[in-house]
Amino acid sequence: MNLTKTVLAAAFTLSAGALAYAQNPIINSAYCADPSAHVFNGRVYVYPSHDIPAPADFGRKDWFCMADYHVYSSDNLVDWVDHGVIVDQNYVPWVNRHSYSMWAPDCNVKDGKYYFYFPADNRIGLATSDNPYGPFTCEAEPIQGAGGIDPCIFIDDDGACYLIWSGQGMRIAKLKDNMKEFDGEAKTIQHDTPNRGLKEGPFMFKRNGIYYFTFPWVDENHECLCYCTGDNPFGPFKYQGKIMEQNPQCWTNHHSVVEFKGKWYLFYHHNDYSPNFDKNRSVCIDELTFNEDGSINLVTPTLRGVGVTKATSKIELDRYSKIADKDHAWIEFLRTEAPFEGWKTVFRNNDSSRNPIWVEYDRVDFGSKDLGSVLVRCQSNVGGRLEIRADSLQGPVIATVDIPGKNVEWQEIKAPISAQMNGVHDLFVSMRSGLLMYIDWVKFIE
Ligand code: FUB
Repeated sequence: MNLTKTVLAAAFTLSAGALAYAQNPIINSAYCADPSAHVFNGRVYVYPSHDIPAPADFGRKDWFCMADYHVYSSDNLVDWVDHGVIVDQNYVPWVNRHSYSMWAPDCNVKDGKYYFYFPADNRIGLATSDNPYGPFTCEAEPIQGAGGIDPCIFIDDDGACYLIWSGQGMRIAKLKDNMKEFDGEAKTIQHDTPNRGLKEGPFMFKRNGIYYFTFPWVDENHECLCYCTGDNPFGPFKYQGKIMEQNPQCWTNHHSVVEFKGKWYLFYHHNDYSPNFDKNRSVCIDELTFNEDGSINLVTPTLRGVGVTKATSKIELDRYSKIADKDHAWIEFLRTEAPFEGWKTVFRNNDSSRNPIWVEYDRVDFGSKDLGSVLVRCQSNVGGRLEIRADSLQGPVIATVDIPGKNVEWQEIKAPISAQMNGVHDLFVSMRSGLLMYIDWVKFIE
């Protein structure tokens, strides 16, 4: 009997099933970073690393601390399933149980078998499974010759498999059919990216015959995401530009690029749920677009993320697409001590002359059935009036909601629908009168 596999299977299906979040960040049940996304059997699977607060047996309280991996999946980029833990440092024979160094992983499929590569103790390990969500069986030894971090497993159109990682420079080795031994020598990937600061987290993909070699790179102070192109996996690659600018709040970034249902997406991380400690990060997705010549347009991180939100679900306005000027509308954590509970939108108007103060939330699906009313979870001392419109600030009024004053506790205020909407519309919620309001979410009911 393979003990490792048996223990993993029993232990790691327990937490499966928990739902993650519909907007950015997509996972609000744990801190996750370094998202590696792939499409397997029509679903997107994301293999991130898992940041945790440093436990007693880990000396560096201010450093990355990671002990295991979960995998998450979705068939619409909105509803995410947490399949639970797939690999844990305590069950990998060669990993030191106190190293907490399970950094950025990657996974891919070959001939129906899933190969999950992960770094630990500056070496790279392999676990295999018959399913993208496990159970995974860990190899007894790390991969020989691959010293470093951040493995990426790139499979070319002809079936050739390449392990790419960050070691002394960016390294690449073709793999034998067993996926764990090098077929020939490892090489350093040649590219002409300016040599300004750290480069790590390689991710390779191919589109229209062009090989894209992409990675986080410190151009200024923090990591931005950049890309190079070439005509084979070994290079040489030509530096082409940035995919995402650095985030002033989070030193690292780390990403993957995937095509799903005809669109391309960038998975990356920021530290939205932990603004004061950038080693507790969170996974986000935004759309990525190409120009005709294959160049990539810079991706601007959004709160809204991707996918369509059902009108009958909680529409978290704090994940807005656009917002009025920041002196009058902004977001705050609902409870700073519990960041995963999310944020609220604040509308503030000192003299009433600035109304309407508004927030825009794009892509809400009203379906084809008539809706009866809207619920707004809100809080306000003095009360006021909210207007919910479709398509623009001047568009059809879906509902007018009178928010009572002296409303210091959170309340769900109900109002009738005044214009029925069908299909997908952008939502505009504005304060038409009032001085100060907090809104948690808006939800339509039948
Ligand atoms: O998550 C730990 C490390 O931070 C990764 O391996 C790097 O790519 C950076 O994101």
